[in-house]
Amino acid sequence: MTILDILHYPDKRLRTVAKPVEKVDDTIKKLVDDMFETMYTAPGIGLAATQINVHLQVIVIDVSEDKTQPLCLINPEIIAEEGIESCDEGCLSVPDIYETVERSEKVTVKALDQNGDEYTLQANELLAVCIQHEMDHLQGKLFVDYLSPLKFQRIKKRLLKAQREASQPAVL
Ligand code: GNR
Ligand code: NI
Repeated sequence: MTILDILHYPDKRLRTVAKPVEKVDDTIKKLVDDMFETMYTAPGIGLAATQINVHLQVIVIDVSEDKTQPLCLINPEIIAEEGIESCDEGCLSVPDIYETVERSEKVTVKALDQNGDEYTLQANELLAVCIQHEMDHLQGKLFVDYLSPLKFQRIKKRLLKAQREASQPAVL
């Protein structure tokens, strides 16, 4: 397995709209395995293929405490949603930024698993938030897009500062 590099905001490639997977073949299965390894290593509770610069509709998720409930969603579609909920979100592509975002409270999603078999999943709480966060990535959308202009300005300053410091390390 391979740990893949995660793209960081403001990389334009994060804005790419992902295409559906035509066939869940060995290449896709290898991609899913690598995405799980990358997600668990990061560590994160979810990862969308967009974040590793593969523009296919593939998501991996594990919101369990002990990291024993891997979920793979290929070509996901939300078929029902209900309620509104606020949750503090972070993103591996926007390091060290945590902000409150409103999402649907419950979602029902239809997807293919790693074997290409279709399944339907009802999700609430953190899993529902994570599914919506990852599906946004596949549309080229990031959680910071939902923030008020004022909050976004503040974050942008912090991100640009972090970027400058990363490319110009302080002399020790
Ligand atoms: O690791 C992650 N944590 C998280 C916390 C709250 C809401 C969403 C997330 S997803 C994030 C991993 C990530 O960036 N996936 O795209
Ligand atoms: Ni993310």
